[in-house]
Amino acid sequence: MGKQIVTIITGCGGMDGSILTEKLLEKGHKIIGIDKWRPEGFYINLENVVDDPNFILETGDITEKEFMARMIQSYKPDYFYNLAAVSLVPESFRIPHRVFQVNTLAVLDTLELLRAYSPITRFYQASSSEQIGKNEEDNQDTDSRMIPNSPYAITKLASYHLTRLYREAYNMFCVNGLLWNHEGTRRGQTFVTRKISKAVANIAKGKISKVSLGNLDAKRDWGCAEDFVDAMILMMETDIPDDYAVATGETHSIREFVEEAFKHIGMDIVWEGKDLDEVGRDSKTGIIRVDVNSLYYRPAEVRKLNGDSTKINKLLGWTPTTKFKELVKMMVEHDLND
Ligand code: G4F
Repeated sequence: MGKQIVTIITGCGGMDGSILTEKLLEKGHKIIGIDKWRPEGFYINLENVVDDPNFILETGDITEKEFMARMIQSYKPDYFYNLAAVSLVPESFRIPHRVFQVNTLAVLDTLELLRAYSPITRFYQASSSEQIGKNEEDNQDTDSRMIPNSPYAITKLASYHLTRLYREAYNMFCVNGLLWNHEGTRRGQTFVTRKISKAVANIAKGKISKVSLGNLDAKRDWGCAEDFVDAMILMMETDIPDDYAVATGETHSIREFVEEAFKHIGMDIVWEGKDLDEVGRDSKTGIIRVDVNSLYYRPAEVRKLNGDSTKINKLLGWTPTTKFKELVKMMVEHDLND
């Protein structure tokens, strides 16, 4: 029997991190899961793995250099997936300095630690389609002009280039997964898709009467988290390190997501009014089910994202299995049964 593969996953308690943990445990890896210490000691997404003898939870902050040095020096991982981040874009307008520490400086420190103590470790950086920002062309990929439009996107763009540079300058196995929005039943409720699916389910259960949203006209290319995590693994297991765009190629507005989600509880939404005065009513009863609140507007917006995953499809054989309609259905049905 060969040596067991050791993999560090930062942000292991998040949506992507927990899915990746499960998939790699199935492949026989020993997983060192790094996540913030949570006062309540509650890691809901890790319930399936906490008792697995091949899973070790290390609680700490990736911005603490001594902690990260200890992780890298003591585990000398074969693979290192950096999924920890401040990932909520509006948060980055509120605490930009902290977001730079987590999303950029901690990445730089990790790359330096790997270079010093474990240069053969394969490193994955969670890059983001937000980096493309104000470039609204169709079929965006890693070659697209990147015009980041939030502190979050700027931190991610800096880390993207650091990752590329450490690959090119130091010959390290460093890859960027440039991932378009990906969602699922483990998605946090502060992100728009889960906020909508949860609210629609709660409206169906009679717990609330409406959901308040921000910009209904923003467009996103939404895929399914499980598919996108498969893409990460493919990038890390191939021979040549490179950067890949991962997207479904299908773009829809927030408004369309709302309409599709309400269809699953038998409601047709009709829109009236404009901007902050816009509302969505149940076509049968006239009851307002959606309204707009400036609280959820951002100081600067990314209006449209549409990705092209031809490269990863051709080179690594990745293709999305779940697209928009199935994704909405899966999320609403899950929340209805919750
Ligand atoms: O769901 P969101 O918060 O996701 P966003 O900003 O696109 O970022 C997500 O995807 C990125 C990849 O492209 C990741 F890097 C990032 O970490 C994160 O996972 O917002 C999507 C859109 C925005 O245009 C926002 O203005 O939905 C619009 N929106 C409208 N109403 C809302 C709301 N967003 C949120 N979070 N909440 C609302 O009520």
